Amino acid sequence: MSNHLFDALRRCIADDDAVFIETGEGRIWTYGDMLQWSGRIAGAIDTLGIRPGDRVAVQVEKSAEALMLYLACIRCGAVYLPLNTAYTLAELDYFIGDAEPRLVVVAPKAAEGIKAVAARYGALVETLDDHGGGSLIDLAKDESPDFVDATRAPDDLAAILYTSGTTGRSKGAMLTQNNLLSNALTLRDHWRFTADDRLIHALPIFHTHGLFVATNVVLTSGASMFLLPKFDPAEILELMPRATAMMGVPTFYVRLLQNAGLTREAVTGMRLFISGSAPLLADTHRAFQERTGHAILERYGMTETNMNTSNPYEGDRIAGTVGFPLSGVTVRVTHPETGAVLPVDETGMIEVKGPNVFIGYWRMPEKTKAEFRDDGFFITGDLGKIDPRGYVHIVGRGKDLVISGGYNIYPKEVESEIDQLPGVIESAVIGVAHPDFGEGVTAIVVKQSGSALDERTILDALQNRLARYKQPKQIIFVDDLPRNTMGKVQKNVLREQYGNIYASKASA
Ligand code: MLC
Ligand code: AMP
Repeated sequence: MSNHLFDALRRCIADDDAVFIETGEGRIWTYGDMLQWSGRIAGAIDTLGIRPGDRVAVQVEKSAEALMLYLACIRCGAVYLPLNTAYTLAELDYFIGDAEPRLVVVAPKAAEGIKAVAARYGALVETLDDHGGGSLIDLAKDESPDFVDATRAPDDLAAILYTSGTTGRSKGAMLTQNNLLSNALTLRDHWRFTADDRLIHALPIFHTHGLFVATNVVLTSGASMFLLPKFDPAEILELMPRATAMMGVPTFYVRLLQNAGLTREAVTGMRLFISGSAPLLADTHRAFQERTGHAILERYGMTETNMNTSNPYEGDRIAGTVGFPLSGVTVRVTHPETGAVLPVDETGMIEVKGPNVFIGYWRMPEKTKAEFRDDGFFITGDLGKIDPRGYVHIVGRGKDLVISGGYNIYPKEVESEIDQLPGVIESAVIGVAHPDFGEGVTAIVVKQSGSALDERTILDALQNRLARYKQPKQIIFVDDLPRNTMGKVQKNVLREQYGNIYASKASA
């Protein structure tokens, strides 16, 4: 009887009394506490009738208890399905309908709204607040801390993470126990994490970066983390003397650089700064090194693949590159149309293969098939090249995707919402260079002649339909969208035309 992932995490605990989490409020969770509470919550989930393979959808604020819930699902074999706290009820309806979870865990204030949706799909609803309360915790208190973990094989599902992907609606990426474990062990070794590390964790825990990369690397090294509710540069600078490492999206580094408290002295205890989820500008890399003496280590990953490449721990961390393929991961660059493998330095489609790569999209066999080559390589949708030294460079995206502050936005989804509004003929949504978020969601809209439609009316209409980060930072009205001879909207022309609109704004 074994649980592939959780057994391995147990083996990585050297001392039950060692600190696993210190919260922003100073509450301490030891590894022993983690075992007890993840056990109690696993017991509660089991008592509710959730069986291995059932999905548990979770939309809750960041807290230590939320991480216990993730670990509880691994232990009882439920498939963990985290959801962005910014999603509106309209968006949740899709995820719940598609994943058909047996249990939905939400913040108490969201429980009323979600009940009707959950009932429609036969799901139970429990609550978890950001201070360790809620109906799920009440149930857990009555359970034994000594839960007997469900048997789970390496290829059994551990989680489903929805991703905007390249086409159509959001797709659930199915990640196995071994996808998560193999990547965590590889990253731990590559980045030299040990029980002496104290990670600053300011990322959300509903995405790969904060959930798997940060949390699983800490767990597999027996390290500890400062679990902060959100990114706050002043709070992070205050913690740095007690920390050794930080993981963040590029916006974290842009914002830290705006703070005069970021100095060489402030980072003397830190050994590693890691960036990923979106391109880190070479300027940011340079400015950070000049100010602190630290070369940010940039790595590249995806929801579907966990982490693929990383700059070296020892050796040159080169700005504008994402480093070398991780141990056990193969990366190749192919011709986007023919699939032929391209020589060094030629730009094409980045494809990856390895134990980190997911097993497919939830209930979408056709889409899964379309995004894998016959020899098992996954087609990432990112365009790049491998230079003569072996460093991977990401030079663009073959997929129509905007990445804002590390969150992905699928333009089609925003366009569909705008196009439904009275007075709109059509729209094109693009990402435009933004000094704070990297890219800012921008909508170019053609309205019917004589329509009084304005920016405010459109933004108000999107309020309850789309998560805040997907809503355009600016709406521009035009008479026509530029099209090529095939009639396809030329988004590259729009990106060029409006490329400077956020240039003067320090943050928006
Ligand atoms: C918040 N807002 C955003 C936004 N985050 N808008 C666009 N893009 C974002 N990423 C909105 C807010 O709702 C608010 O709207 C306004 O912008 C300003 O808010 P803020 O207070 O400045 O935002 P903040 O809370 O500080 O959040 C910014 C952030 C956060 C960058 C810290 O977005 C963040 O933590 N991002 C990390 C995302 C991440 O973990 N990605 C990993 C995905 S996994 P208003 O109008 O109401 O004021 C992945 C794979 C891999 O990609 O390789 O890792
Ligand atoms: P997601 O679907 O949210 O997992 O986002 C994955 C996408 O983020 C990748 O396909 C890339 O386009 C992008 N990405 C992740 N890390 C990097 C990076 N270091 N540099 C550039 N793009 C990145």
